Amino acid sequence: TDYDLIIVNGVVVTDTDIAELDIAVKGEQIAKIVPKGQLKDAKAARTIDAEGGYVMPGGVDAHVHLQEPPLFGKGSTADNYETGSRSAVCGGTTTMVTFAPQKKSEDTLLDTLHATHAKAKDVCYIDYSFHLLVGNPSERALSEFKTLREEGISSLKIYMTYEALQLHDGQILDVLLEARKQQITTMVHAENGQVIDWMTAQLEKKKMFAPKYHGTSHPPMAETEATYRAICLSEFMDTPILIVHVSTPAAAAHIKSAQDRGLPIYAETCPQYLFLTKKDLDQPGFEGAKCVCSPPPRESEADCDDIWEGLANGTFTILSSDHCPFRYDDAEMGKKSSVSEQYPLGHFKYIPNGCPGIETRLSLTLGEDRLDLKKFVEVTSANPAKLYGLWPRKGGLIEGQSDADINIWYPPGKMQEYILTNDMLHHDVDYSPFEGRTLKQWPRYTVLRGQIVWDKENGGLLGKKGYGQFVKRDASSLAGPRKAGEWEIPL
Ligand code: DUC
Ligand code: ZN
Ligand code: ZN
Ligand code: ZN
Repeated sequence: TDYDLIIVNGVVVTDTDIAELDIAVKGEQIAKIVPKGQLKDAKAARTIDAEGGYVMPGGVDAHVHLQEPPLFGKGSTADNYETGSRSAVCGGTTTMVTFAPQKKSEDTLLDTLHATHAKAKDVCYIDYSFHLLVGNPSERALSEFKTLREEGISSLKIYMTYEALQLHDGQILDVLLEARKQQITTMVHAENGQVIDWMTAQLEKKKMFAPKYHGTSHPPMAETEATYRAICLSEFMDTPILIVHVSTPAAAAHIKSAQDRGLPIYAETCPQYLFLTKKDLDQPGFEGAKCVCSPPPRESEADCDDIWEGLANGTFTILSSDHCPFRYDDAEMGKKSSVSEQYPLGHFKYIPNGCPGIETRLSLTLGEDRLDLKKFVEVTSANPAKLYGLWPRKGGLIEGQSDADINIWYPPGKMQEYILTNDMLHHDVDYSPFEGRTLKQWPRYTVLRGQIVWDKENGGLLGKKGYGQFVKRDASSLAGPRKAGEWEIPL
């Protein structure tokens, strides 16, 4: 045979092109992409007829929390590396970047990295890398950035909120300076922690404890202010940042205006800010806890429309899941852990922050038919790969350069629409905040490094635990300082 796998009759969509092309895979890589029909004499071990469906690079989800301690309270996120990556592949995501969380009480980042490697080794269904979560930018931790780069890590995340992790502005400058020197991209959780604490105290005085007050305690202003502050610190240090999980139109406006000034400011949003609003937090009983994430779902559908618009106009570089799962019905470390003798109906401030979504990210977003197809591939696959130093191996379909990571979607009219229920999903979580929504698309086949790992109609999950590999990353091919080389701290 000439090839291991051939995909014919598809409409191939990448971040830059859309055309009727056939694809040939040899080993783990894309070997050839040619006009439709040109592979008809080639011999292959396996041929997939896409029947006119879209063929896209596999999804890259660059914001995933697995087997992590929560930001407060006890326990761990619900999914581990096995169940989280299993859920990912069943929804068309073939690469994930998760967090390696350093605690404030820890001095080193390298131990954190090695401990996280141990969690992921031999259990992942998809390829993976880690962002270092810097909880303590000690001198030792800062001195380790160089080694992180040598070990294939080119990004880290910092928090402007949460007592357990919040950095003050001087510490943020320390991180940005060292990140600049080592060509590391810094992700920022931009919410003003003191504003949130103050609002929480006001609500407690009035005995307002229901899940919906999680939203009240995280006002848009807290996000807008912190976003603008992060932009200012980044401009001062002349080094790129990515603002994670942006939910607020006013924050997006600051990001857009910084981008228009040529600053290396990148931004991420997530499906929860496209699909959920305050109404989802305000449900009978404790149900609203299912949609408690930070930042919270915002005021109205008009806000969601603005976030969609930000994806279309390029304000948002990437669309990630922020998969950060906690079980609903788990009194010890799930959403119900906020229920106690003192708070029989729960207290919003003890509800773990985060929602599952690694499996639904691609299908929900594509099914809405609101984004141009190339833009969809750009924000869900190509750009996360470029931003975090995985391109062109991941996120593209380039002959001889890209891994054969491919999603083949249902052709128009072929998939019966259905209502999403949690039992269709493959995570280790007892709910999805998106249950009840209509799904109009789902990957029909998913290929990872040449292997068919998902075949919706014939066996579903075919991939094997442990097939997923750690992928070393280079410096970002999108983000960089504006004045590389000649720059000095403005003293
Ligand atoms: N930030 C995240 O990135 N994920 C979940 C909760 C949070 O605050
Ligand atoms: Zn090491
Ligand atoms: Zn965050
Ligand atoms: Zn997150």
